[in-house]
Amino acid sequence: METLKIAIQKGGRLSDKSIEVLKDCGFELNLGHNKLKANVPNSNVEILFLRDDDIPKYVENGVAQLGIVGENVLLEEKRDINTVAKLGFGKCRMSLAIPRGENYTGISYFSGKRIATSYGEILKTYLSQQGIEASIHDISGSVEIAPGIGLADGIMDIVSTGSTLAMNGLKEVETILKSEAVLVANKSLSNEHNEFLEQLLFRIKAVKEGKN
Ligand code: PRT
Ligand code: ZN
Repeated sequence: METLKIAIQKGGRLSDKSIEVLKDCGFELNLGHNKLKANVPNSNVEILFLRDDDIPKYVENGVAQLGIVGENVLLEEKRDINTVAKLGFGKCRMSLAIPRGENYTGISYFSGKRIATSYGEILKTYLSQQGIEASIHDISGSVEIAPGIGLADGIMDIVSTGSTLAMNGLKEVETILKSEAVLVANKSLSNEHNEFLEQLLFRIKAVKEGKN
């Protein structure tokens, strides 16, 4: 088989679990000194460590054949790739939140308001579906502090336990979508790579059932 590359997140929330999924499927990674790549001994499989935001693009253009990434990133990036399995980890939701003391009156509350987010595309789509006109402030990190420093009236961000919102004096008022880590694949895999993917999916399913 020609080398098959699997892109996973480097040094983030999905990294350990992504490595675990691959190990559970029988791929022991040789994590040497190279922090961008790892080999799987006795196979033509290579693991690429990337920023999660870059994974959809690299799977689309064939730098990697497969990848593991959060559905939230896929929805934001809108790349032409296949989602082939849900992996059951990295679960979170994307929600709108406003300062705790505010009186929330429903989605129309956001009309004419400024909303800070790192997920401008997802938010834009959601607001237009809801018929709400608001101004979206795209910022890349620490979205939760935006209302406190007067940069925005509300935020749209990833929430898991809710403690980050609470710490910043915010309350969750709408859930926009739910997300978990998924396996994605390039749309034009060679026959060999497709066969590999079929086997991998079979193993992922077996591991999942074993863990249940
Ligand atoms: O460097 P790189 O770009 O690769 O990483 P990143 O900083 O963009 O992403 P990272 O590692 O933070 O998250 C990777 C993926 O994990 C996300 O795209 C989600 O799919 C998933 N995930 C699951 C989460 C969370 N849970 C999560 N809680 N991603 C981020 N958070 C953050 C959130 O942004 C907020 O700041 O955690 C905070 C909220 O957590 P709670 O528990 O306080 O509600
Ligand atoms: Zn990222």
